[in-house]
Amino acid sequence: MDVASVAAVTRAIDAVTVDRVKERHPRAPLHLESSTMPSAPSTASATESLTSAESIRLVLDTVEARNPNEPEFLQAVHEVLESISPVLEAHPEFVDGGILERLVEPERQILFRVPWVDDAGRLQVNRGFRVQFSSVLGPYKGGLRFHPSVNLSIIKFLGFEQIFKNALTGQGIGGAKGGSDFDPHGRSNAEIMRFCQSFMNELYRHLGEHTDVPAGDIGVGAREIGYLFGQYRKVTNRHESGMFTGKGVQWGGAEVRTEATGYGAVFFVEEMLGVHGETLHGKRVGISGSGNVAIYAIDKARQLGATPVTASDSSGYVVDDAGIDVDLLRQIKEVERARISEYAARRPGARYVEGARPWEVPVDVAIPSATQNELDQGDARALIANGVRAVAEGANMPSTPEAIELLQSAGVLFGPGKAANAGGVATSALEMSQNAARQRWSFDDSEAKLRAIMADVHDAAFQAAERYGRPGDYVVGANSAGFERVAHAMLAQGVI
Ligand code: NDP
Ligand code: 2IT
Repeated sequence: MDVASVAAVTRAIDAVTVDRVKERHPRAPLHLESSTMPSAPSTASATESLTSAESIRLVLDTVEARNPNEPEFLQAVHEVLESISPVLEAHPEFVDGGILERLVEPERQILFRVPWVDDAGRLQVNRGFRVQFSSVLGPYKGGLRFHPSVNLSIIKFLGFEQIFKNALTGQGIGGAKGGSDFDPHGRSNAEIMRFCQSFMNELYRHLGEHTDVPAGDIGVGAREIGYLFGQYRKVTNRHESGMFTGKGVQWGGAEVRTEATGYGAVFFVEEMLGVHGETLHGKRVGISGSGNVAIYAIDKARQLGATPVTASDSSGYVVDDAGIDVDLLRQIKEVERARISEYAARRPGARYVEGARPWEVPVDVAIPSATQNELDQGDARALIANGVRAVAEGANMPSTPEAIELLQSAGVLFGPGKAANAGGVATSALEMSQNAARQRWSFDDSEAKLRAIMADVHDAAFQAAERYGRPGDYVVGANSAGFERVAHAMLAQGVI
């Protein structure tokens, strides 16, 4: 499909009004009768004439009607669906097979009470979530997030994204996400352990190496994974290594899993720059966050001869023109669990800016690695004005849709999270392989595998973008390549 046809399809999506679809398919939005699935022949005649644009509009309407209070989930669904119309044009069988209608509805959603007792003896109650979105390519796979902002919308957006990200890795893993509105900040080790144990007292029954394999995300790192795995082992009486990834390397964890998301994001930047004969060497890199992803993105950027100049947390950011000192950052964040302001207090030449985001600092490459919607239109304008060359999403959905549009129209290379941060979950799949085979691979070997996987992820997205008439558009490329793999498998496996 050429560029003109793609543009025409995209315009057509906007042009198809809700009224027109409702007029032709009066009951469709809430009953999902839009597709000619084999088991529903009675609905086929009403829908045979649906174009891909109409089909997408119809599904979006239904998703909006069904999930009115889930802005992050709707944002994620819009981004994917609005970029895959060329795939549906090329594969009408995906429309007929009701792939979209099925994909936007999780296979299973688990919500549960997490009661625990704090150090002062007070009873606390949090809410636990696990949204098992798709197991068509493998066991459900995706992290757990502990953060006070966690709600169903956030877990569903993350789970939805995870389906396509995991498909892009080519590793045979399904998509899921979970977590809790529990806030680990300021909690003692004993409180963290009691919370994790209570959380796992319910979640264990939904997990298993062939069923659902969680890992870390915001607020869930090595410490939490240890307590969660320990409780799973206790209540199931099984040392089932493959039921969790991100484990300690001494007890079943994989080399490089800790570093994988940050390292992978930097490898992805190298791939994008490589297409244009450039490298990271000598470039200034702006990174947000100061957790797992940010720390190891900073680490790898330095190793490749770039100068990472920023890091942040939810209170503010630091800028260090000499390059962020990774050892100091790790000491402050991983060991002391202190605030990022502490970095500037201890590092001569570094500056702390309270209550702001790092995107105002001039950089050649930006890797947002904190949280969703942390880089908006204004931030994109500032980055563009300062001559940014590439933006790669270390976090999940850190850029708003308006920011992405601005960056892409300014010719900035833009690597969406589904591709750029896929190194974490891909290395989780390597951990599962090692657990299944009772093997342990070396650090260097594992890092070489990660690098090769990131090159493959880049190429899959790059080639899909070309194939569907949007060369250089990694959003279209990543969504299309991931979606194609999932859709083919869903068709092959019947109406499930
Ligand atoms: P961590 O908990 O290790 O670090 C999170 C960092 O982001 C902290 O510096 C935190 O600061 C900051 N942050 C969190 N919430 C906010 C907020 N609302 N506003 C500003 N800053 C915030 O998490 P990870 O590094 O693991 O995850 C970071 C991102 O990367 C997330 O989007 C996650 O989904 C994504 N990701 C993670 C992967 C992994 O393997 N860990 C894999 C792929 C993606 P503070 O301490 O102040 O909250
Ligand atoms: O968003 C993500 O890809 C992760 N948090 C990692 C998931 C995993 O299972 O390793």
